[in-house]
Amino acid sequence: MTISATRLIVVSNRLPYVFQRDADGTWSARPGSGGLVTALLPVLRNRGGVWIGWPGTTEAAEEVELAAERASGAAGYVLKTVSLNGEEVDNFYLGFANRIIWPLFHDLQSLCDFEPTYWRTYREVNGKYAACIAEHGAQADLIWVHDYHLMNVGADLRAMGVQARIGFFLHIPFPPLDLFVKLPWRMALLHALLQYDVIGFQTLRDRRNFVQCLRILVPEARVRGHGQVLVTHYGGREVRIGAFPISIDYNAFVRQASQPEIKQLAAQLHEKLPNRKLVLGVDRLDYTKGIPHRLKAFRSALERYPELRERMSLIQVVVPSRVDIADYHDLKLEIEQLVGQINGEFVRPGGWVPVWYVYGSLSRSDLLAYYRAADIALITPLKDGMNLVAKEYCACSIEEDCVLILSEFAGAAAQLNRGAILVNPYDTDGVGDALWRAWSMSVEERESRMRRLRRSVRTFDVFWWVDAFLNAAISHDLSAFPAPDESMAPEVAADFLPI
Ligand code: GDG
Repeated sequence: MTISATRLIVVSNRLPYVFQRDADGTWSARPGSGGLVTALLPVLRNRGGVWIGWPGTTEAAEEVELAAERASGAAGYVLKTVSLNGEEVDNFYLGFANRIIWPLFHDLQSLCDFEPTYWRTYREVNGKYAACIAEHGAQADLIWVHDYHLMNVGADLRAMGVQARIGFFLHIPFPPLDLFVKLPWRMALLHALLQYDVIGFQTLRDRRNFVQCLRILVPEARVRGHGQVLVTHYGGREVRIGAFPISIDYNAFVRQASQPEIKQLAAQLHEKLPNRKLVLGVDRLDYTKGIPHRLKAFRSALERYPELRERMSLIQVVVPSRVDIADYHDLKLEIEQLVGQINGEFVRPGGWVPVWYVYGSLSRSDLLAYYRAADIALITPLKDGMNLVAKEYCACSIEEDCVLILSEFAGAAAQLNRGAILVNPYDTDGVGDALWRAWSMSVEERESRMRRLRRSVRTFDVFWWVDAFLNAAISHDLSAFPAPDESMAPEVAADFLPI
């Protein structure tokens, strides 16, 4: 089996298209944006492919399916919909995926609601995805399942007798053993993951956590090897386990951020907020992103370094997300209260406002302009699978004269630790100190750090990621995957954190 000959079936919770009912009542689909679709598009177009997922609406299943069929021609691959009803969305997506796996895998067990109905619906819905794959797939296809919503799909496919190669990539972290064992369905989930031919994680740390869970909970699955891809044998099949840090389409970001209109938008931002350094935070509204901690750190910097007052503003963009979950609503209130307090405490009448808070989704141009304008990016998640915003910021820093402050607990830290200032997001004074350090850093140091960061993101872009995963899924020869420190740049191989 060679990569170029294999048809690819991509499976994700959502299709990479936005479905909407038009004024005349018919449904249409337009492409969404996002790194995953950009990276997979050439692969899907070259070898032909299918993308299976939920269209994002519980309405008019048949009409939506027809809209997906119509969109397939222009997409260059076939779109197939899995339809879900309201109860399934509640229990599978909002329930099991986002009130159990999401908090648990981000080390926030106290936010989990281990409701058994969620698990039952998760299994049923994963079965629906598997049935759709079985209907549209063939033995020679490579099936690539994405993320924590669909961990059971491989097991469902094997139960249906599907023998095709199936890969799985986890976009979020995999938790350490002592957290994973809290999951009431821990054994079922590990056995389900072992039905895939290749399981991909973002970082070596996530992979190590998974291997440790296997060692203790499924000791018969002995893991061997020491390279980028480890191997175990389970149920008579070989299972490969690898670390593949996801990335971005670096060249596309550079190209777009270099456009004159983006440069002009960025200049306008500096005109509106003159004589100061701009610090940027961009996050989905999510408790894992550490936004309240970040605001407190910014306050700490202003309190302890008075020189920064009127010389630095934080632009915090919060993109609405999962607003149907109560915890997210509470988080929004907490953020808004903190912004109000900080602005109330430090604002100068008629002049400087310390925090510019934007709640809403930015257009692509505005996002690029913010990246280009920001002198400092403050990216401090409490835990994050990778964090693509950090990589996008580096790509868009065309002048290379700016600083990335990055949480130790973002997956990206393993790759970007040599150019970024790494911080513990819980240490608000420490993050405040990092802001001072970034603000007062010499231009030589800023440029040399950013050059290093951009080199790494350019080399290990999203196309590298797709190739690395697909090779691991298909290649016969695992010696093509030597230990990370032999085959990759030290930035990628680094697994520097002792935890
Ligand atoms: C999951 C994992 C992992 C953000 N605001 C706007 C906007 N964005 C785009 C960014 C970036 C994406 O959204 C966010 O990606 P992240 O990686 O930061 O975070 P998650 O959404 O949590 O993604 C994460 C990722 O999967 C990939 O594996 O890195 O750890 O949690 O691309 O540019 N785009 C636009 N307007 C906005 O306001 N247009």
